[in-house]
Amino acid sequence: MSTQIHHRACNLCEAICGLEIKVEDGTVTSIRGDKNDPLSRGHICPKAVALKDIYEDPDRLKQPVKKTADGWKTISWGEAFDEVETNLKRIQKEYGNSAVGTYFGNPNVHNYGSLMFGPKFVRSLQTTNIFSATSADQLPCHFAAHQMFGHYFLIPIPDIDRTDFMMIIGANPLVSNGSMMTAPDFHKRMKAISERGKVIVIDPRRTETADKADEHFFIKPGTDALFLWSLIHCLFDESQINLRHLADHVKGLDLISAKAAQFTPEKTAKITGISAENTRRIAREFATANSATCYGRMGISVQEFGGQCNWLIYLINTLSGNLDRSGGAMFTSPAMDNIAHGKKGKINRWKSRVSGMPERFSELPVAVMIEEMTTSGDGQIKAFVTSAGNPVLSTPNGRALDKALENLEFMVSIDIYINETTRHADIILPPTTGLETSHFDAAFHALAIRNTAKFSEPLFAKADNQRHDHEIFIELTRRMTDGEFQLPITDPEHIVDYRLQQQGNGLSIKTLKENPSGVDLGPLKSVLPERLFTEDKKIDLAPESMMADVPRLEALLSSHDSKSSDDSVQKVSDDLKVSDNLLLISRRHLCSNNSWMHNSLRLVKGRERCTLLIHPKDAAFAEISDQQLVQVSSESGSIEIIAEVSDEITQGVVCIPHGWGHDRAGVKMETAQAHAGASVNDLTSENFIDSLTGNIGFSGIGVQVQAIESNESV
Ligand SMILES: Nc1nc2c(c(=O)[nH]1)N[C@H]1C(S)=C(S)[C@@H](COP(=O)(O)OP(=O)(O)OC[C@H]3O[C@@H](n4cnc5c(=O)[nH]c(N)nc54)[C@H](O)[C@@H]3O)O[C@H]1N2
Ligand SMILES: Nc1nc2c(c(=O)[nH]1)N[C@H]1C(S)=C(S)[C@@H](COP(=O)(O)OP(=O)(O)OC[C@H]3O[C@@H](n4cnc5c(=O)[nH]c(N)nc54)[C@H](O)[C@@H]3O)O[C@H]1N2
Ligand code: SF4
Ligand SMILES: [Mo]
Repeated sequence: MSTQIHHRACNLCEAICGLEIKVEDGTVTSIRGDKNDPLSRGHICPKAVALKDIYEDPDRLKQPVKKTADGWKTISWGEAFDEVETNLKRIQKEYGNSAVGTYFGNPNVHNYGSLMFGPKFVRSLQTTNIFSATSADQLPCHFAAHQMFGHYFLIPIPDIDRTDFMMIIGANPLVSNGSMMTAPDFHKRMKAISERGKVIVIDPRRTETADKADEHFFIKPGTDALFLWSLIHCLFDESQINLRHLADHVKGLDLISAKAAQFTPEKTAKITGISAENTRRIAREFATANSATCYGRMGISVQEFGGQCNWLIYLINTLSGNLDRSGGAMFTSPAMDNIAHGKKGKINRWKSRVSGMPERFSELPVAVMIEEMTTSGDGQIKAFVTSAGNPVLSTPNGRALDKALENLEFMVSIDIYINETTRHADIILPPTTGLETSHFDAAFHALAIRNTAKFSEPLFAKADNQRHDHEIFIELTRRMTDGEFQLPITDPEHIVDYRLQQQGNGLSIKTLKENPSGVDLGPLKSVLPERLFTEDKKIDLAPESMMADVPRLEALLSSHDSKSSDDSVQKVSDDLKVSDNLLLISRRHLCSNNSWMHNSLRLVKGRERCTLLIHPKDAAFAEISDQQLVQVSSESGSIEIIAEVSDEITQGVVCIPHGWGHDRAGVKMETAQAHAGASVNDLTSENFIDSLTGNIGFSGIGVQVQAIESNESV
C-alpha cells in the first residue's frame, strides 16, 4: 500500500487553514489540521473534510455540457469554446459590447489563477455590465478604505493576537472564521483576548461568538451607524482623542468633531436599543484599554448604512490611537504585495443604464443586475457569463433573477455543478477544483492577522480532458480578442514566483515548496504613514462622499426625536395573527459555505438548519409554536420554513440562513436537493441598498410571518 501525506491550505473560506491530508492508494483517508502551519496552528473546521467529498462527488462536472432539447449533453472543450465564442461575438455584434454581462462569485477569490486571469477575460469583453458578489458583501469596506487611505484594498485588520479589548459589531467569526480578517481558530484567539482583557459583541442575535464573549448587546438591525457615531461623540466628549504617531498625518478632525456633537448616546439609544449608559461605558473602556480594536463585517456592511458603518469603525480605531498600532487595527505586509503593486481603485467612471447607479472599482452593483436584463432598449443584457457564482441563491430577489436568466439569448457558466443558477446556462465549462489545483493565497494572506506565506501543490493531477479555471479564462480571452491576447507567462505559479522574487524578501516558489506548512513572517507591523495611498499622504478622516451621506442618518435620528423610548419595539397588527413588519437578517452555519457545499452528506445530515429564528413574543402573537411550518412574506415573495422559537434573536427581528433553496427544477445535486431548505433571497429585495456604495442591504428587510394552518406541527 502506498501512503502519502500532503500539506495544503484549505481554499474553502478566508481562514486558509493548513491541512495534513493522508492519501492511501490514491484515496484520501484522513484530513487533519496541520500543527506546523504558522497561522492556523492545527485548527480546522468540519468543512475541510468535505474537500474529499467535492473531489469524489459524482454530481461534479468534469467535461463541458450543452443544454439540448433532450437534456444536457457532454461535448468536447473545442466544441464548447466554439459555441461560447460564436454566441458572445454574435450578440455583441448585434446589440453592442455591453449586451454581454458577467457575474463573478466568491470562489474566484479563493483561486489565484482565477484572480489573475478572470479580470483579463472580463476586460476582453469591453462591457460595462460587470457584476460580482462584492456588492452583496464587502464593497463598503473597500469604499471606506479607498476614501480614507487612498487604496481600496488597504483594509485595517484587527491585531487580535495582541489586543486587550475587541469590539465585534455585525460579525460572527466563531462560525465564519473571520472575513476581511483571516483568523483561523478564532475561538482560541478570542479566549486569549478575554483572558488579557475583554471581548464585546454587538448583534441583533446572541450568536455563537456573542455567547462566548464577555458582553453582548442586542441592537436593532440597520441602526449601527448611529451607535458608532455616539461612540465617537463620547470620545470627543470625554477628551479621549489620541492620534499618537498619526497626529501629523490626518486631516478633517474638526469636521468629525462638529458632526459627532449631535449624536448623543441619549438620542441614539432610543433607536439602537443600546442604553446611553452602556454606550458611554463602552467608549470609555475602548479608549482606556492598553490596546483596543473595533471590527465589523457582514452585519454592518449589508445594510442601508454599510459605507458609513465601515468608515466609522475605521474612525473609532484611528481617533482612539489604535490604528497602525500593536493590538489595534493594523495593515498587513504580504509576501506578494498586490496593494503596493496593484491599482488603487477607481469609482464613478460609468453609470448603470436603467437607474444610473455609479461604477465602483470596475463593477456595477448586483442591485441593478435584474433590471439591466429585463428593461428593453439599447444596452440591455442579452447574454450572461457566470463564473463560480450562484446569484440565484446569493443575490436578492432570486425568483426574479431566475426569470431574467431564463429569458436571455445565451448564457455560459464556468462552474463545477448544475445548480440553481447554472441550470439556466446553455453551456457549462467545468474547471478543476480544490485538491486538483495548486494554491497560493493571493487575497487572504493580505487580510490575515499575521504575515505568513504558503504554497500548495495539487494533490491530484488533473485528467487530460480537464481544464483549470485560469486555462478556461485564457482560452476565452484569446478567442474574444481574435488571438491578439498573448502573455509571456500563463502559469499562475510562475507569476507568483516572479512576484515573490521581485519583492526581494528571500522568498520564491522554491523556498515555499521546501516549507509546505508555510513560512512565518511575523506579527503585523506598523506601516504608516508610508503605506498611505492618498495624494497628500494624509488619512482623510472626513471624506466628502462620507460627509455628504450623513444627512441620511440625521434624518433617521430626527425621525425618532419626538417618539418615546420604546419605539424600537415592533408593533404587530392584532386581528390577523400575523407578526408584521419584522426585520429579517441572515446567519451562517459552520457546516455551510454560502450556497454550494450542501451536496456533501456529512455537512447537511442531522437537524434541519434552514429555520426561521423568531423571538417567543413575536411567535406568541402570531400563535406560532416551535418547529411549526410558517409562511414568511416580503415585497419580493414568500417562502415556507420551519420556525425555531428562541430568545437568541431580539424581539422584532427574524433570522434565516442564506444559501438554501435547492428544490428548483433542473438542479442536479442529489444530496443538496434532498436537504433543499428555502432561499432567504426569495424575500430580499434589489431595491434595498446602501445608496452611498451601492451595496445590497440584506439586513433589515421588512417581513410578515404567519402560521400555516394545514401544517400545525412538523
Ligand atoms: N441573504 C444573504 N445573502 C447573501 C449573504 C448573506 O449573508 N445573506 N452573503 C453574501 C456573501 S458574503 C457572498 S460572498 C455571496 C456568495 O455568493 P456567490 O459567490 O454568488 O455564490 P456561492 O454560493 O459562493 O456559489 C459559488 C459557486 O461557485 C461554484 N464553485 C465552487 N468551487 C468552484 C471552483 O473551484 N471553480 C468554479 N469555477 N466554480 C466553483 C459553486 O458550484 C457555486 O455555483 O452570497 C451573498 N449572499
Ligand atoms: N461556516 C461558514 N463560514 C463562512 C461562510 C459561510 O457561509 N459559512 N461564508 C464566508 C463569507 S463569503 C463571508 S463574507 C464571511 C462572513 O463573515 P461574518 O460577517 O463573520 O459572518 P455573518 O454570519 O454573516 O455575520 C454577520 C453578523 O451580523 C449580524 N447582523 C445582521 N444584521 C445586523 C445589523 O444590522 N447590525 C449588527 N450589528 N449586526 C447584524 C448577524 O446576526 C451575524 O451575526 O464568512 C465566511 N465564512
Ligand atoms: S475554517 Fe475555513 S479554511 Fe479552515 S478548514 Fe474550515 S473551511 Fe477550511
Ligand atoms: Mo462573502
